[in-house]
Parts: sequence; structure tokens; C-alpha cells
Amino acid sequence: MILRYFVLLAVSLGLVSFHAIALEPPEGTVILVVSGKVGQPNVGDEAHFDKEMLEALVQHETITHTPWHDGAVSFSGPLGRAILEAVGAGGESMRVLALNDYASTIPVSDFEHYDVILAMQANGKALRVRNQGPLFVIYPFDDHPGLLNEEVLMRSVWQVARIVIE
Ligand SMILES: Nc1nc2c(c(=O)[nH]1)N[C@H]1C(S)=C(S)[C@@H](COP(=O)(O)O)O[C@H]1N2
Ligand SMILES: [Mo]
Repeated sequence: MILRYFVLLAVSLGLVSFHAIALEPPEGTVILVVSGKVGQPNVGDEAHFDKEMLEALVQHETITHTPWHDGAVSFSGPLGRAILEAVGAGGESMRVLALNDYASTIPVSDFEHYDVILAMQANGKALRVRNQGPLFVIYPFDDHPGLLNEEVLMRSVWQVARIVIE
């Protein structure tokens, strides 16, 4: 009883944030590692995600054309915002690294202003490494045609393996 009131008091005073829910360690194969300014690590000082953990985050569907696909494609996967929240990201930009050693810098504000997703599926099928999976940074190009520029295309990293919060 006393403990319960203490918890309520602590929450109402802002001493305990609901965002501070611990990130459970992964059980399956790790497909994404988030490192750098991470407030909620689950393996050492990094946040590791398996497929199930990524599927448990807020999902979003983006139907859009891209320079890499024929016709409109329905992409789905966790919102970039949801990943940043889950790891307690505390930086302004992200270095996004791919399996093929490609890397690009994305401002955190992109994930706040746009529904950018880390697509895990295209037209209901899992993205495999051979078709630019397991994670592909997808901007909502059709909703915001202004995003179709070289700068944002460079941020459209496929085969994402690691995000470093800077
Ligand atoms: N993993 C990965 N993502 C990547 C790239 C890459 O080489 N590897 N090239 C980037 C660049 S520089 C651009 S302009 C776009 C388009 O690349 P493309 O012209 O090779 O299709 O994808 C981006 N995403
Ligand atoms: Mo490019």
C-alpha cells in the first residue's frame, strides 16, 4: 500500500518516466544493433534487436514508389521514431551502417518530421538480404515528393545492420 503510493507520487513528480521501461535482451538472431548515445541498452552499452522485438514496436505501412522498385510498393516495419524511443536515444544525428559497408548520416529530426520506417516487409513479404533486407530505411516519397532528392536518397540505406546515435 505504502509502496503503491510512493510509486504514484514518484510518477506524478516525474521521477519515474514510463519511457524507462527496460528493453529486454534479444532471444533470437540479432538483426539490428543501436549504439552510441543509447539510454536504454540491453547488451552491454548497446541496444540489440531480434526480429520479434522489432515487430513489437509501433508498426507503420508506407505505400510509395521508390527509385529502386517498379510501381508502388507497400512497405511495413517499425517507425524510426519507435526505435529511437525504445533505445532512449539522446543524440541529434544517426550514422546508419549497412551490411555492405555503406553508411550514411540521418538527422534525428527526419524521424520526427516524417513517418520514416525501417521496412522489414515489401508487399507482405519479408525483405531478405538479397532484396535489400533485412531492414531498409524507407521515406514516404509519395506523400512528400520533395523528399525525392539526392540527399534523402543517400539516407535511404538498405541492408541496415547498425545505427550509431551521435
Ligand atoms: N546499403 C546501401 N544503401 C544505399 C546505397 C548503397 O550502396 N548501399 N547507396 C545509396 C545512395 S548513394 C543512393 S543515391 C541510393 C541509390 O543508390 P543506387 O543509385 O545505387 O541505386 O541508395 C542509397 N542506399
Ligand atoms: Mo547516391
